[in-house]
Amino acid sequence: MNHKNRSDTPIAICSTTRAVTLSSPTALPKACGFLYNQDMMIQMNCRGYAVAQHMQPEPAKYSRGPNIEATTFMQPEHHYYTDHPGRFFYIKLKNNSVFSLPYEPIRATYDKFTFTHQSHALLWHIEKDGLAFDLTLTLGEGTQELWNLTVTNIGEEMQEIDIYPMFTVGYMSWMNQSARYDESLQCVVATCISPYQMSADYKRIANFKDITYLKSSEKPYAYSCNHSKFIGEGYLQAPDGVLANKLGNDVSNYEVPTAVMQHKTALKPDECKALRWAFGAVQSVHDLEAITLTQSEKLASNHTVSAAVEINTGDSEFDSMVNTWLPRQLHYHGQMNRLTTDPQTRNYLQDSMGLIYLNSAKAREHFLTALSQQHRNGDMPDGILLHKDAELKYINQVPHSDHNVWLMWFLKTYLDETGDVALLDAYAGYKDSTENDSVFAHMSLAMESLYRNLDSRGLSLIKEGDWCDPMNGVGVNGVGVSGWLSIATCGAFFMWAGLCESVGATAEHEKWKQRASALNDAIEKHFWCEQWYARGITDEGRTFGIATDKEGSMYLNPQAWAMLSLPLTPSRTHTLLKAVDEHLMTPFGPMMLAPSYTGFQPDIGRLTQKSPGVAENGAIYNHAAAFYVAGLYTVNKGDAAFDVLKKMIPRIESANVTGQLPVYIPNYYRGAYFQFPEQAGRSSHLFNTGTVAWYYHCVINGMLGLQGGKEGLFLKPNIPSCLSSLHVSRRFRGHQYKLHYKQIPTSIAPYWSVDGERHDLSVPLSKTSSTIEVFYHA
Ligand code: CEZ
Repeated sequence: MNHKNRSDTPIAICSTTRAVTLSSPTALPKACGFLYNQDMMIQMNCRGYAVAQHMQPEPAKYSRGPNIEATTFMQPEHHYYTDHPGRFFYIKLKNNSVFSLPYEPIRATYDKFTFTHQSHALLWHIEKDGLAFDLTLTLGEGTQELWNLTVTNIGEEMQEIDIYPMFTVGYMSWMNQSARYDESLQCVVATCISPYQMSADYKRIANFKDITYLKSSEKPYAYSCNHSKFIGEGYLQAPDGVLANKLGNDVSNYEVPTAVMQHKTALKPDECKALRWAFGAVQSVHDLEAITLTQSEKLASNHTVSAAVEINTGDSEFDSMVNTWLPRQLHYHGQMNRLTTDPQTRNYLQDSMGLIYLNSAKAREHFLTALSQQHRNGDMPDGILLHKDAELKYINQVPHSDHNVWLMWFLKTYLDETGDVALLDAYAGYKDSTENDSVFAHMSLAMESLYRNLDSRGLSLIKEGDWCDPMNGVGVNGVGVSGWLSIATCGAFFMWAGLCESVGATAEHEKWKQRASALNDAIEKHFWCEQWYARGITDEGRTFGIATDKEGSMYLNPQAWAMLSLPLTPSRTHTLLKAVDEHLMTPFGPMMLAPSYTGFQPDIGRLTQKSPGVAENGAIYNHAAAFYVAGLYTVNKGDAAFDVLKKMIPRIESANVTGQLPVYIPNYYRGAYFQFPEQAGRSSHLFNTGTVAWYYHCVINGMLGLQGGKEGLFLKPNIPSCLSSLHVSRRFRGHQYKLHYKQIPTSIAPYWSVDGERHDLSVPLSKTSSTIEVFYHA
């Protein structure tokens, strides 16, 4: 392995596989990675704690906390505690000393510790007391974790050890929970009845995977299925079960279950021993017989995501994120729908927008699924139902006003990337009508819905939130308007007008261009406030997000989207960017608003009740930062855009602040940079985020300028001046383009050339197998 290492940080990225390795269990205690398959996701931290969820069809847990947990969406800044669900391996030496792998709960000192994240596996290598442990987690089929542990005697003496895998089952159900060991299956079988009260609900839970199991490749010497008996008085740090010579072979009978086994082994120097376990959930005991404990090739390839672009800029951290980890995170979003059966409409559409680059056919299906749930009047629902039994829940019962905007962004990105204009003639039904209409007709209605949402001033009503869903106080009485949504709506109208023109719908083109211009005028009149655009006007008529506000005086989204959507003059753009730099920029990226609110402002809403610097209350909210980057590329600010793109990546050199491994982009870093500098920059460790679609889009379309058009692939590069050359490989409409970008002085006009033939940048790229040379201005 060829490792790039920084002396002051315990993280290394392998230059060939891009695996990321952390070599301390204490430096970044929340450092984690995640694995997923069709059915489940597990977020594993470096110390052994786990958050695993499977879909049946709603998200559910098979390894739970010690008490009943509320069901919520995945939370940022997840908190770990002693009893937190985990996967631990106690090791007892002949002299009765005990430690636990990978680190919790005993927290011993190791001679060596590494935690490595590969695309399809998490691996630990730990050395202590003359023993080396190689621990690997991969996922099997369905709800199944596969754990391998190889112990090697690297010392000079014979070693006799006891190995105790301890997998948390936790509090399964207040109705019925118990566990026993099945001799013939070599398996701990913990059963429960998922709690329900209405008779009608029995049908809902009847097919749940209510069995949590731990199956071993080798017959254990003893076992325990009873959590209290296992931990005894020594608790998790010195469990009575491990201190005894032999586990108690305890069952659990309406007692909190656990899954612990005891394996004995004796190893001569250099000798090793491999053990394997499967841990997961099944519906019936019969399903356990088929579990083979081997990782199939097919599953490993589940994670082989075929990226749309491969870059070599010389910045290995940026390259590794763009080439490996980002496509994986995009694929996860496309596949797991953020572990809900009713993803928020805007999330579903933006996640699908990212999927266009990896699997455009799947993305197309998603788009049609969303459109088929549109109301006949053009309104989109607040969530897209993905399962026949799914319902709109939680946030999707709150009326938001922005969903139609995302249809337009999906469609534009899809058509640019695929050239599949036939999509406009594809048919989809409606939620509340038996009619079927073309995508073009659905889109016209979507635009009409956005138009209908304008008030007498010509501004977009916000209802109980727009993109920012905790902004629920602004328009609760139906009067408040959103500056951001007005701007985004204006952009959608311009985009739609452009699309109408391109398909020859001249009258529509004129109509929407005029509507867009009128909206632009209204925006200028009501939201432009000297140096930046205001965020909105409340029900009571208070314009907010302006310089005279003590808190929340400037918001990022209206500025970002003004660049994306409005016909700005260069001087206007200059004023905006200066203001963002002065008020919002930090070393971790731009804050979503500043200063963060420190007290409740009812006319803005729940957002102001979040902790200052957390999430929408002024974090470096990466989704908003990505909009800003997209805006910067729209106005050709390649240097500023690249600067933010780099800041958004969890960097090795700032890992001690972010606390995160560079294996995904988190939804935020703590903001309130000037108010709470101590916490600023800390990662949310949440990898569900609309950021990734936009980030990928920005790199491909913005930075590299590899944009699809009717006639093929065009070049509008925005390469930052700090890069003098770079290599790129880009898949586009089934062809793999190889490009070599070189910066040239502004005295020479930019061009591309292949096999010695020069072309102007307005000419689409040739489908050639040779390398295309691109000569660009920074
Ligand atoms: O969730 C996201 C939403 O899923 O917040 C974004 C919004 O655009 C996405 O659709 C900005 O508001 O309810 C809350 O207060 C939460 O803060 C969620 O809104 C938020 C979390 O970041 C969840 O990941």
